[in-house]
Amino acid sequence: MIEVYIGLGGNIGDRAATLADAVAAIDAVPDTRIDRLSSLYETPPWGPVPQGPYLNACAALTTSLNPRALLDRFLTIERTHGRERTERWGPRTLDLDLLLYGDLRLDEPGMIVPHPRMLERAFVLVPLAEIAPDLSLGGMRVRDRSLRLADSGKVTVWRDPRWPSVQAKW
Ligand code: A4P
Ligand code: MG
Repeated sequence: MIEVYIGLGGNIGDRAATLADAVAAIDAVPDTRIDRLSSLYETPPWGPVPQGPYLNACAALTTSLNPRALLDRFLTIERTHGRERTERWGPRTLDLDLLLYGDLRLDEPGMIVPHPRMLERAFVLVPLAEIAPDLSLGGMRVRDRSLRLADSGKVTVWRDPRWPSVQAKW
């Protein structure tokens, strides 16, 4: 079994319901289990496209699926939640990013691991720091990295009763 970290995000529709649904769908993937789940966070939109705020979260999984099979599952879950690929970095109901797959480094068409932009993004590192503060990324702990990002203060916990708590089932 490999330890995997993923990022979840969305900024269209009932964001919390979509992300909670995605968590259940991921936990139902064969040979895959969610071990830890961050809080939900509301985050200002990152990137060049003007759009509404996102909800984001991170999860730690263990899986025996290979990275390609796991990413394929994620793309299917995105599609079943109404995801349409229009413009890059544009608004979306659901985005599932494979952040880390054990120690694997991979750069293939359609698949780059670790996720190439994760270190610059407070919407990834703040939730990741909640579930894996001491994880080392490029020689620095996730928590220290997240605190160094200028916009980490704009990433705020978003409470929703539909979101499973870290201590509960997951
Ligand atoms: N792909 C390659 N590697 C990976 C990986 N490690 N994980 C491929 C997931 N997918 C990976 O993704 C394009 C293709 O990347 C996928 O088909 C997959 O085969 P996409 O989701 O269609 O394109 P995208 O998401 O628009 O581009 P990109 O570069 O993945 O964007 P990001 O990084 O996902 O950013 N602001 C806030 N606050 N919160 C957000 O969650 N998300 C984005 C999208 C922009 N701004 C945001 C947020
Ligand atoms: Mg993406």
